[in-house]
Parts: sequence; structure tokens; C-alpha cells
Amino acid sequence: MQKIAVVTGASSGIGAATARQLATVGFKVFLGARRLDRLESLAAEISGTAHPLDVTDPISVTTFVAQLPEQVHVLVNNAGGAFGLEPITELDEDHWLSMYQTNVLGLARVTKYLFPRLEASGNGHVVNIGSIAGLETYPGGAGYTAAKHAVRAVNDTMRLEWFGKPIRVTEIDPGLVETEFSLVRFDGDTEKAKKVYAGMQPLSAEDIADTVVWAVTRPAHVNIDQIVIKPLAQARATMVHRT
Ligand code: NDP
Ligand code: 8X3
Repeated sequence: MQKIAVVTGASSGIGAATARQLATVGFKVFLGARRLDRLESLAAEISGTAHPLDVTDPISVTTFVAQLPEQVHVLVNNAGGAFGLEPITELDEDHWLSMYQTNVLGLARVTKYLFPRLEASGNGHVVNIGSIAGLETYPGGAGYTAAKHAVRAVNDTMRLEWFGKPIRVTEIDPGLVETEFSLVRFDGDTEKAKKVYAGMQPLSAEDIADTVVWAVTRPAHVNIDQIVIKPLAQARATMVHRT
């Protein structure tokens, strides 16, 4: 029987690359995101299926989940991102709420409704895409780092609550990956976004997808708890060697 994988935020970056690589190793992939046009062309390329999904909206999440097979083997909770880089004294409440809704509540919400399908597979696996922002902090980053620290807490709680069940839980924490992440963070400002990766070689979305696929293709008794992956040129979130 073909194994089933669900990838949230599959319309770009890490999610799209992960969907591609999961399909390459034999999974039937169900793709979710808001930009359906992008999802549909990727789904056609990898013989997957595209479904509209806004992880911040409970009705969208339950509608999405209702379209999935009764058994799901892998859920990659990838949808997320950062909005802004303002210091706490200039805190933007909409930015903070959106980051919490997407990265934290969205991840937990999708997992909640998908859980029965993961359990029904007899061999479920949830992969949560965190960040080194869940392990460190940096000036201007509090809204995002607080959200990604919360992702760590949610991830670890899943591992505890599902103790004894055949459901693996993995957190993958990347450093700088060149995707649309910075474009979104800086509200479409391409110059600002480009500067983030200037003079250094960031990770690619494929590097992270490769890690996800490695984690989910270990034998069923092996739980990869956490992987931290950074570019060689990045030692800390804000310590980047540039030429
Ligand atoms: P991208 O901006 O390229 O991709 C983000 C994806 O999330 C898009 O597919 C977007 O789809 C989706 N998304 C955003 N909001 C929602 C929502 N409300 N509902 C459903 N989908 C949503 O960035 P990345 O690929 O880099 O980001 C993927 C994950 O990796 C994020 O969780 C990010 O925090 C994390 N990460 C990124 C790093 C980096 O340096 N790039 C480093 C560490 C972690 P759409 O807009 O179509 O809905
Ligand atoms: C993205 C990595 O260092 O920009 O999660 O916060 S960082």
C-alpha cells in the first residue's frame, strides 16, 4: 500500500521541496496552503493532490482534513514564517498574533484534527518544522523567536502525550534557508530580503527536505527527536560569516 504524507505550506520553499522529495521516495502527497494555483501545478508534477488550507482558520483546517484518506502516515507541519523584525518597544500586535496563529496554533490545530488518521495508520509520524529561532533569540526577533520557542514546547508535549503510541515526533530546526521567508518577513521588500543571504551560502529548501525524508524513512522503532541544521557560515542566528 502506498504511504500517505501531508505537507502544510507546500506552495513554496521548504514545504514544496519536501513534498517533491517525499513523492520521489514513494509517498502519495497531499498538499495544503492558501495559494492553490501553485499547489495545483506542484501536485500535477508529483502526482499528488492540492487542497486549500489556511492553518489559522479552524474551519479551513477541518475541511482540509476531511478530504484526506482515513490513514495518514506522515504529517509535516511546515506552514509558518515571520512577520517583521521590530524591537519590543515598537511591537506590532498584528505581526505577533499572526506569527503565533500560524507557527504555533496552526501547527497544533492541524495535528489535533489529523491525529485520528495518524493513529489509524499504525505507524504515524509528525515532523514539526521549528527553527534555530526556537533555541536562540536575537534583537528584533522576539515575536518570531517566542513563537518558535513555543513550537518546541508543543513538539515536546506531543512526544510525552503520545508515549506508548506508534506515532513518532521529530522537530527539525533550520538556520538560514533561502526561500520566500525573508520576502514575507519584510513584506515583499526584495532588497531587504536579498541582504539576509548576501555574501554567504545559505541552506536550500532541498537541504531541509532531504533531512525530513531521512527522518521519516528510518525504521519504525527509531525516533529522531530533533535535528538542528545550519549553513557552515552560520554559527548562531546573528553570527554569520560573509565574504
Ligand atoms: P516560505 O515563505 O517560502 O514558505 C512558507 C509556506 O507557509 C508557504 O507555502 C505558505 O503558503 C505557507 N503558509 C504561510 N501561512 C500559512 C497559512 N496561514 N496557512 C497555510 N499555509 C501557510 O518559507 P519557508 O519555506 O522558509 O518556511 C517554511 C517553514 O520553515 C516555516 O515554518 C518557517 O518558519 C520555517 N523556517 C524557515 C527558515 C528560513 O530561513 N527560511 C529557517 C527556519 C525555519 P501560502 O502563502 O500559499 O499559504
Ligand atoms: C529562520 C531562521 O535565524 O532568521 O527561522 O530566525 S532565523
